[in-house]
Amino acid sequence: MERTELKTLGEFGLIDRIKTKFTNKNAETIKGIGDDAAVIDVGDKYMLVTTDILFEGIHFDLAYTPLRHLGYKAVAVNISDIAAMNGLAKQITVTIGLSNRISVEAIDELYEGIKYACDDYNVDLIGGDTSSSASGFVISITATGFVDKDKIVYRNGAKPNDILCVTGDLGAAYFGLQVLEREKQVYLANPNMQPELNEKEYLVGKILKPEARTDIVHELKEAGVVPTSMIDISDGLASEILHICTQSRVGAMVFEDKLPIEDITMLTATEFNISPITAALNGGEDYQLLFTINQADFEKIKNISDILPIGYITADTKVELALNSGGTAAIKAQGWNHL
Ligand code: TPP
Repeated sequence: MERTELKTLGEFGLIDRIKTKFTNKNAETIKGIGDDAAVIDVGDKYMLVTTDILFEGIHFDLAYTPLRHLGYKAVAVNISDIAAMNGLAKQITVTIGLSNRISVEAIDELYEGIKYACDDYNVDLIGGDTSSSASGFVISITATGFVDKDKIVYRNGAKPNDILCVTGDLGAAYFGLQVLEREKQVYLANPNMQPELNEKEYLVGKILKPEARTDIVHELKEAGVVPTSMIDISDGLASEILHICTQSRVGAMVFEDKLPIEDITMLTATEFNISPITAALNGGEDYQLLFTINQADFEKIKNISDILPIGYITADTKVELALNSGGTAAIKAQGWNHL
């Protein structure tokens, strides 16, 4: 029998392949796979369902990830997917895979973080599953939420001349991870040395304790606007812009000088000799929202502090970065790909 390496498909190729094997038996109530959350028509609203799994070694390293933070993050990344559909989460289920390396106190700590997030985002824990795991610690959360039918936002609605916006700075989580990895190596070589994280607190906080931008969902509602497309930035800005453009059959022009990058991110980029622009485009795990909005609606939200225009949508399918040095460069998806 033929054997094809998963790498040849890539994560998104694999999702496309799976999609072709299933037909939607309830097309009148269910939208197919392809957005941050699944959409189910439940009468006067749409119900949203999303799930995210985090594996030790792939998504987190317990050498520097407090379980309290892991619990919080595992919830926040799901809430972020619901927010990306312009919805608010209501319930979560939590499934964990445990080894005997994990103590009861550690599990208490994990659930302390989960509870903290449940309180912050006003969601209830309604169930889950527990298993032993032979491949390290695993946590998978499923979240459900709701959105008014006239407020739902998919990835495929971007139109030429829409403004492309992000909701906060980029690249910080990537450098937070680099700093933690560097400190881990220092610690392994010399366990008596104290980690020097103080000035990097902002970056480390971004990778260990991401926030879901539910505040933006509220702000958009208050302003009475609905974006034309939206996605959350988990794999990297470049990859997410390409998802919006491919699914909306449009292109985009993004301005390098508009990419929001904090000073500490810039400084740390120099220290690591990595381009801050590359980190902003491809670093991933920023968990900001990326959305497009028509120009009239943009006028109504342009003074909201965390809504930052970074470019606009074009009618052709080129996705480009207008460089500070003049000229343009094609934006390619070099962000996180699990395969
Ligand atoms: N290695 C460790 C130990 N920790 C990390 N956070 C990373 C690598 C970086 N990393 C892991 S997953 C990921 C990144 C940048 C991308 C986002 O995760 P994903 O599961 O793709 O999120 P989803 O798109 O499913 O919401």
